[in-house]
Amino acid sequence: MQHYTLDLIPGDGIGKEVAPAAARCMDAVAEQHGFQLTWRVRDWGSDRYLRDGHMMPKNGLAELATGDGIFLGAVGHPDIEDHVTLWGLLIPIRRAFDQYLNIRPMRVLPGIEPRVTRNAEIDMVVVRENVEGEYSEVGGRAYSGTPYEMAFQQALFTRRGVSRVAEYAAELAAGRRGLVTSATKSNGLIHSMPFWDEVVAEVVGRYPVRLESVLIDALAARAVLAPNSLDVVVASNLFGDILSDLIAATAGSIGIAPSANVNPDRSKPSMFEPVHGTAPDIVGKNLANPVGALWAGAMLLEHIGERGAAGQLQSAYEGVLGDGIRTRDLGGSASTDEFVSEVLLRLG
Ligand code: GGG
Repeated sequence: MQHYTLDLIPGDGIGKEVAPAAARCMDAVAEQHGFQLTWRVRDWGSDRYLRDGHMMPKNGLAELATGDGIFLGAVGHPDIEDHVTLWGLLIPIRRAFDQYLNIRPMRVLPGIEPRVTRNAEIDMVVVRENVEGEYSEVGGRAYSGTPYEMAFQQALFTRRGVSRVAEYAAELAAGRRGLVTSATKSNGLIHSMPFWDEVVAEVVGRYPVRLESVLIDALAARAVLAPNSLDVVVASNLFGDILSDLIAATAGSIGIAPSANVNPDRSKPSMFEPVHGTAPDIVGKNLANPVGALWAGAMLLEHIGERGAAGQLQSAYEGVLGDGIRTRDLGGSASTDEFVSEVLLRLG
């Protein structure tokens, strides 16, 4: 029997509710398809930080390196500064394993009415650069406690970094509707974004696809008002993060959005997570939407080569939605557990 070792990091907040629930559904579909998932459950996250000052153990990355994939819930805690939690767990994993692609698909799922444009046919993918750009450790603070206090943060864009996401976006678009929309801000950011535009144009120009470069402010408005005009969006780390949340909300709820942090050469594990955060306002209330985690789980299964199982899992949660069973963020009344039970029922 084929066997995969996966690391499950529920993390914080509603991550602890949706990630284990999605893992149960993945187990059920694995059984149907004759393979086995062995989960190494990691109690890494903010509770650990509050106990011993670290989000994960010192050898945490080395432990993850031996697995076939990572499944993450959410990261963040109301009593800890967000940069401490994110840079203590999520971002080191992305960087250590060179997960330079952050793939965030969005579609209108069955039974869900898009928020702004009625009947909008949203079917697009945000390809976000995931290890450089605006998320940079280069910077600092000085003169604290004085009127001259300052902070600076240096964005970092490399030809290699921009080229490889642009290549992936162009290849993806070539197999879809053939449009790459590049998110830029080259009117305001005088060095980094003109460079981004140049490299993206050079790379995408080698593929049989159309390229348009759109200022991020105009693109944000278009994502809300005409989301069906977008196919593949390629974006820097920060722009891609913001835009993908916006598009998910437009398609119904940020709770349905998945995120795949991928190392395409597979020399190191990739990581899959729902886009949403920890949602402290609904923690422990059985209200969290598990669809983002389930969709991320399906992407993980596809990544490890279990395409049939990924499809069946996807059909199961889409079937539940199609039958009108929805959590509160989508206007329904189902609890997390009720939704997951319905998915499990459909997985036999
Ligand atoms: N699902 C993981 C999570 O907690 N995401 C929240 C977040 O703020 N992520 C930042 C990022 O993707 O860069």
